[in-house]
Amino acid sequence: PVTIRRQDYQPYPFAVDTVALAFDLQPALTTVTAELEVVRQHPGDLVLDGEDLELVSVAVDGQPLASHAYQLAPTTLTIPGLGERARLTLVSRCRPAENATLMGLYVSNGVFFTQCEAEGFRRITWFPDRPDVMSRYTVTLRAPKADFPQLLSNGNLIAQRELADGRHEAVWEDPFRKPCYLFALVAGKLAWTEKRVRTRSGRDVLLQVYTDPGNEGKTEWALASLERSLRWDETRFDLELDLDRFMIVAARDFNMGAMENKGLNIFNAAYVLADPDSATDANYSAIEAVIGHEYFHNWTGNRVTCRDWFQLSLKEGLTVFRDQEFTADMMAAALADTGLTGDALAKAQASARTVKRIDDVIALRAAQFPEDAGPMAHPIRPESYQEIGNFYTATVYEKGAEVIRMQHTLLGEAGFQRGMAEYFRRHDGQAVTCDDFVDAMESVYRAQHPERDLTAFRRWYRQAGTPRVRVTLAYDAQARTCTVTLAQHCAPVGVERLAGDSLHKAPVHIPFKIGLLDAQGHPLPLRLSGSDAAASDTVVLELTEASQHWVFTDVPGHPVPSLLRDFSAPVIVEYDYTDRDLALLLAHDTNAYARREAGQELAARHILAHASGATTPPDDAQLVQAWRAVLDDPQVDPGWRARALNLPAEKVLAERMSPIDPGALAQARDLVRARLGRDLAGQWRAAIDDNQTPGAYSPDPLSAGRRDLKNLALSYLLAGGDAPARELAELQYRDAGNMTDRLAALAALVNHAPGAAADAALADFYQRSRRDPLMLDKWFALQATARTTDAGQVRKLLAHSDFTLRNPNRARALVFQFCLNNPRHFHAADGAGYRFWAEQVLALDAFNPEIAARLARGLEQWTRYAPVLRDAMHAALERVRSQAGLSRNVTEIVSKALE
Ligand code: BAL
Ligand code: ZN
Repeated sequence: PVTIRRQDYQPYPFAVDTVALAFDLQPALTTVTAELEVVRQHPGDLVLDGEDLELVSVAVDGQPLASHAYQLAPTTLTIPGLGERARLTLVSRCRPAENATLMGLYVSNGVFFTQCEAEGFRRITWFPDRPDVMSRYTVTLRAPKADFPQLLSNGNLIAQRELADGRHEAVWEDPFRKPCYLFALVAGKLAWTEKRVRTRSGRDVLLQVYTDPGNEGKTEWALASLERSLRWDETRFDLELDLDRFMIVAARDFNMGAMENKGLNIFNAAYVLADPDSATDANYSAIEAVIGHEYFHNWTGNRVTCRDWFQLSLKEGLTVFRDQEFTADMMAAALADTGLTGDALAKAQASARTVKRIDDVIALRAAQFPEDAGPMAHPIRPESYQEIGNFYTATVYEKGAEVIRMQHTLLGEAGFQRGMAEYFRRHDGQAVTCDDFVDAMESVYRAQHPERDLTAFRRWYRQAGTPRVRVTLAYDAQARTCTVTLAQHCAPVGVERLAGDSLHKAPVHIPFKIGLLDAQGHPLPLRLSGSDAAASDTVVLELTEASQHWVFTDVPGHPVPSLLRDFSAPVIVEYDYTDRDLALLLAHDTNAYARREAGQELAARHILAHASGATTPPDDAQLVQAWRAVLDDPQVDPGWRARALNLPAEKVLAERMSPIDPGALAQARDLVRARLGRDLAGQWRAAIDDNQTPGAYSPDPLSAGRRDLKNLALSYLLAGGDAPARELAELQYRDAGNMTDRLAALAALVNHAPGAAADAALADFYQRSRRDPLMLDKWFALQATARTTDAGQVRKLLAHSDFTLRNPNRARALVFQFCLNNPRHFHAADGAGYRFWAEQVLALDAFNPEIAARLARGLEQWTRYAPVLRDAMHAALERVRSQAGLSRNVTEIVSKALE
């Protein structure tokens, strides 16, 4: 495979001013006529990309080209000798019904869809398929009207008419220049809901959400989320919708979550359709977030796009940051409608924001930290790739968002917004780089701090790996000062390890939020020596060197530090806390993020000590006591409490174990959970009684937080072997008024009380789900991750009549969930899980390499496991690598893992 390097970027020799596309849509064979107006910018031939296309004809300025006048290679079409300007007409054919890659033009459920990012447009027509070629598009769609009554594309509908033979035609024009990865069309039988709204400047716009007929009743939340997204971008970022019409279409078969095509977002149905009986609180929240994310791309991604795919985080990191902030603001806003007022409302809103932050950090640590330490480690702006589809990663997205968040922390909200305005002033309508973004932010930062710059900050874009920050405190009782030293280090990761000692990683700029508590847990007012700022509870230390220290004055006694408050940087903190320190922080820290973090650290220590088989096991009574204190604290809200009392995920714990022993870890976690379940049974029961949510379902954070806590309590009770709780779970399953409660009760039964009642509930759930693919996905996923499901049982489910590997959501629900989220059984000592993995990677790779490569990543940490598992994983990886005809996608993943 060819490695593509960031340093090799060359501009394209031609601009493509206009693109006129005409589609004669037939599922079996679609004809595409593309007319391109090209204008020379630099010397060079015109080289177009194409994949799985049949070329029918080529003409230049209306004159057909003989085949010797161009060069047709498997994935390129070269037209040499063009002058300053030319009009190219390319006719080609593709086969949408056969296209199981779900890239380019394909048919799902009888509907035509497209997916072009990153390099799918080349499967539709010959084209310079790269984001820095931006053009104005006119699209003509023709199809039989009875089967394809709706014909949609980007921008505005400018004409439609009936054709002969029952066919019809629609013409769409997108007024904005765009790269081809933002092209979209949808054609088929669709139902929709819509709303007309007025933008801030007074323009009337039409918002629409399309789905398969019969499901339009499940689009209400999506449509409302779209309107909220539009309003939020106006008020928080001063950005207005630039089109007359904004459409979202739900697709049943979709590789990603959703796609931000200009004016015509195409979504995985899982991020559109919801009602209380079929969608959980988490689904509601994810729908709002993804709708926001794609809508926000209209400015951060579409109006200003990426120069090349190495810059992917320019749009993705920034847009994830924006959707995270949107969710936090929407959670706070929703609380205002729950009847809370005054201080109680303000407190609940602050807590909801923390809960959102906690959830984002949990996700980052579970997915991105391991990635950043493994063979696929890459900077948020990668230096090279073989297949760009493999770089839609947690690093580019979630760590990218953390890097934006740190700029927000350094500049403050007002400064960050000034930086955004400057970014748009400089680059609206352009394809730019991550450096261009930081330049705009730096112009504000330097105005705020003339003596500083973002030189060290920019290294976040160049360096992979999670930095570690070692914290030391020196207290001087006589001087009443506390000196805090921060020292950073980042080990070589991924391919860097091959460079060995020659690798030099320079320090990055880390905004490190810190507070100090006294021995009773009271917050200490912080005064920094040499600063005239007023004392405050929290300060942000800006670490830019390998090691720096700060002196706090008027400190009355040896303090307990509250570190990396709000997770102010994507780093690992090293500090020698005692268990008592942690218990104190968990009971008292005023920063709700750091407060929870202390409890998680305490629990992790207990679980890891059990898992290591230490001769003197830890005394869990101390952990029980700490958990009891949180359960008894009347001040904290249920959503936070649920997150504070949940145990760290196995994936997060595994990061701290060497070698990783998933079986021992699972057992240790079970042991601790059962103990907490038993010893705190009375408190868990009270939590269930106190957190019922009667009445109509609402996904607001207060109600969702109550359900989180109640359902966590139920699982603790069952894990502790509480017999009455089993009955409670059965009743909750039967009487639940919403999917969150029903699914939680089912999961508690299946995982902690397997037997006839659990089986009956599973069978009942299946019957309820038969006509709803998203519910069936839940049914498969719950079993795939169950404590009792091994590879043999997954194979049985694979043979179920409702299972198909061709539908990515179904494949993810069963195969991915088992391989990635059931470590206990996936890592069975007999290697059955790994053999299953290899078979499924190869089966998927035969028709959908992008999805196959995602599953292929499931074994990339293989070197970190105990020898028996490691050898079995190695064999499975070799089995995949040796397969003839393996895709470029999977080849890159397994060869990097085996390097
Ligand atoms: N651009 C791919 C899907 C997303 O990140 O929105
Ligand atoms: Zn995105």
